[in-house]
Amino acid sequence: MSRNLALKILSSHLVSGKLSAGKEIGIQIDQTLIHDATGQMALLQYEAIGAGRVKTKRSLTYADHNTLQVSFENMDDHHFLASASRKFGLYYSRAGNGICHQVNLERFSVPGQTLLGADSHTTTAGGVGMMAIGVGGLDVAVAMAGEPFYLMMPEVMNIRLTGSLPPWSSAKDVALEILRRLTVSGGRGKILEFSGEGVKTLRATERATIANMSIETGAITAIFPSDENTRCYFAALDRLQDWTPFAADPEAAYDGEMTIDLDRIEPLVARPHSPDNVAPVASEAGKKIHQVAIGSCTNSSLEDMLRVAAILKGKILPPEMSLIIAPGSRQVLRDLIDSGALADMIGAGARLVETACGFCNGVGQAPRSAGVSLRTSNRNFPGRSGTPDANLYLVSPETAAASAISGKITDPRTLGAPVQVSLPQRFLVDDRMIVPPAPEGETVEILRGPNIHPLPQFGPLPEELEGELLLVLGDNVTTDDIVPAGAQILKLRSNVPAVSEYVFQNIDPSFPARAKASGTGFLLGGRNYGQGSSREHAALCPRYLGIRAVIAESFARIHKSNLINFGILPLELKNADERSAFRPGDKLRMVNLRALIGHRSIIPIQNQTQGKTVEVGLEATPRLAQILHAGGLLSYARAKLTKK
Ligand code: MIC
Ligand code: SF4
Repeated sequence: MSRNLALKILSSHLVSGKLSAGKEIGIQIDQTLIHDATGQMALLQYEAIGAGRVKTKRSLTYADHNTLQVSFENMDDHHFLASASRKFGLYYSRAGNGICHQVNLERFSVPGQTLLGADSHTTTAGGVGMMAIGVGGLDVAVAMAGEPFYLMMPEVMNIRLTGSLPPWSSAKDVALEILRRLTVSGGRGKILEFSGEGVKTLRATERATIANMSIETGAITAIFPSDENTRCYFAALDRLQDWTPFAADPEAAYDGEMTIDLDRIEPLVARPHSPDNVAPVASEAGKKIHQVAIGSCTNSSLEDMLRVAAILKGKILPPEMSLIIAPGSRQVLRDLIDSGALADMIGAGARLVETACGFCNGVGQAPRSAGVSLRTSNRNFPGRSGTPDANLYLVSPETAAASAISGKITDPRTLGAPVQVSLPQRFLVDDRMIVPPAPEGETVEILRGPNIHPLPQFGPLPEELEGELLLVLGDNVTTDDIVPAGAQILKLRSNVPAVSEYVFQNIDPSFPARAKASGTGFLLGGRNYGQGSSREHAALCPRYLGIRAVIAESFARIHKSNLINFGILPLELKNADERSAFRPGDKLRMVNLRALIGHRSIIPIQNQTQGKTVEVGLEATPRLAQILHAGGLLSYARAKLTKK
């Protein structure tokens, strides 16, 4: 049988189930990654599972999200992460070494292997032919313990690329074109697999940009073949030993297809406040902007940075413009210094910030009130920048640099002849900022400062749930809406009681107090509830506040798993009209839950206030039903591993 790339990796890693669409499969995980926003919980959970040293081929912890250190919490967390990594057998990439996805691509990606990361943009490694999937931290903890990762067998959508990008159009514009077509939910349940002659015209890091943003469509991941361009990238990284060619069979079949003619891609922009609100840059040209921020795991490779430097060379920024540049890794930064390109950026007035996530999720560089910020990152949700009323536009590095110089949204094609950049034969490789694990973990003491709080304990699923409908929400609620990003809140990720005080802060600041007063509570969402990041705090913190079920028209994949992992029931309405059966403050009741879950996928909700009963769906395989019965994945996994 002719197989596509996704099928090849899934079948070589399959440990349970059948590879037929819609069925649950378990796959073996080769590598994992966590970072300093998700890793604290993942390692506390890993410790609680009691599995000893990690069982994967390689597991990594990155210090990249929480590097601002305005008070003690970030460093407490870094000491905890470094010591726990040493003990349990994980490599630790120190603060200053770069953004997890960029460093992972450069130093650890392996075509044909599986990678599970506690970050939604883990998909980036699909650019070099890895099956790289973003999940919540608890799923990663369980995979580190050597357990399979379970998912519903996805559909594989072929995105056939033809032609080659015109001057001034870039890989980011391809990512935006995909979002324009698929929207933020059109990729749900799918793997996006790239093929066609156009693939050969894209470098590995350009492919990584496209794979990175695939998650914004709701897709499970994206994957490119590993070919001659991938080989060149690995050669420049001095990692040829990790490179293997990896291609789909010539007659490979797919579940769907989309063709993108690269020749027709023009510079695009995602306007506020969603990555799928895409328009040609030309149609927004002339709009005044206040800030430009270049970097993030989407666009911070050496090639991206060199193009920016070439555009900035010899220019100076207009007086009101703040230009932020965050190279993706220490390697990229050193190459920028070595090539002289950094001097061109600084010469133009750019503000160099740390090689970290930084501005991308509101950790520093918040724009001015009602400011317009042009960014090369991947999400422009409201409030994500740290300024509640800022307007974020997502663009390519070329558009960002052209606009920074003019102070207005600028189509880079108006700059004339395209810039030429040359990449070094060999990057400045230096792995000394990656700390290997201790050979024997037993004697390593885990350092726990006051920011490291014990894990909250949750009991099993009760027979009945009765409580108040605390919040009625619309479509596409993001995890940034549920547990906002930003330096003030991110630094509390290892302190669940404290971070829980911010749940739904930008929507209803009274929510945490109301939830605690209610004891047991419920939420109502619309379509695609929980889109965006993998942060399990968006389930863990509501659970801590007493939320036991979310009723919605549909859920984003990662968030739905996170809800189940923390014992919250994800209940699906049959149609949008049924929303009218609920009002904020209604008293809801569900009975016989232990008997219903796992045996029937229909759960009746009695709305005691309205005097109505609405039947909702609960899609749960027998394994997921057992997790819900146990009150969450931690209790389930602990019991399973103890038995072993
Ligand atoms: C993000 O881009 O939103 C983050 C911060 O990287 C998250 C991870 C997190 O919130 O812990 C993600 O994308 O998963
Ligand atoms: Fe970091 Fe932003 Fe990438 Fe998330 S999207 S990993 S915050 S750079």
